[in-house]
Amino acid sequence: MNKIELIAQMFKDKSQQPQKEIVQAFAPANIALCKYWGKRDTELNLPLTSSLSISLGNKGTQTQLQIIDSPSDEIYLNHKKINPEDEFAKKITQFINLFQEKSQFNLRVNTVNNIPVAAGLASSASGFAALVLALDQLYHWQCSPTELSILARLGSGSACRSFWPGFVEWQQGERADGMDSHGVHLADLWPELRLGVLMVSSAKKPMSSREAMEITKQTSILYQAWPTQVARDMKIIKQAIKEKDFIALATAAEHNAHAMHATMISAWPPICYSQPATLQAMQQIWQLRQKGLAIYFTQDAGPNLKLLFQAQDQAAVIEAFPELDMCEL
Ligand code: 2P0
Repeated sequence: MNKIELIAQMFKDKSQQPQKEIVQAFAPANIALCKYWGKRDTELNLPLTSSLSISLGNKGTQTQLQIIDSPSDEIYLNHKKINPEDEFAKKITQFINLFQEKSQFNLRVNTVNNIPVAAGLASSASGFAALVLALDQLYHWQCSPTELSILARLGSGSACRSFWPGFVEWQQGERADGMDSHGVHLADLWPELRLGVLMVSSAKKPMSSREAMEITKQTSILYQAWPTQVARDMKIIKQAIKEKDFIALATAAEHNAHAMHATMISAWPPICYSQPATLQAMQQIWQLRQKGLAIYFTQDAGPNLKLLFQAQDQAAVIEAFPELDMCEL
């Protein structure tokens, strides 16, 4: 048994015969304010640092599992059947196979995203979280969100942060088996905080985060400073959440994103997710900030920006960016 199968076995041991033919679950996408970038274990998706995110209330993935009388599993994305050889289909099939006894039954998996896939909007996070929640229902594991967070992490690291609303810290953990590396819900509420997605492009990204973070770790000398950056930003962001200090939170989040992208551009081959329109939007945000508007942003492994601001400034921000897609937090 490999390391993933060993963890999966713990869940499989609890499995009961499915009583329902169809189950479904929803999980929100999450946007990291302090990013996950680089692994200490690539098999178990164990991170080199902790990270911290905010969940996007109603934006995410709805996954349905249906027991079918068919010789193989069937994977659908947004109601369209996916070729079993497709990377997306293979990733899901491999994951569900961890819990299926051979020839027991097959599943139709229908993943419906209300966010663009692979556009740096963390759809793999909500996808694996929703899949794990649906598996929990199918097999009656009755697991806690923490246990499900550990399991979802095996599919995609950032998925471990998609089991709670609001702020979630992914604690990096120390154990070799990763059982202490999972999301932890921060109870603080911040009703005045706003996040909007500024779509620059919904095209599929040129390189997966998985590959990009590994190349960065292997080849960027700047990456050596990344854990120090994260330690500082995590401390500031956690304190800012407690004190509802928007400027401290947003400054640290934007700084953290720039530092992550700096490690990528200094990798070899260089990795750059920004497009000309991304830089144009950044310049516009910085100009608005100079004029006194408290608007900041974060950027993931894609060209789009996520704008951070407060309720009191929403009208001014929408005036500057009428196409902004507001997210419920
Ligand atoms: C994050 N990202 O913290 C960071 C910032 C992208 C940039 O987590 O290899 O798809 O499946 O563990 O979770 C995207 O990485 O990578 C990600 P794997 P994942 O949100």
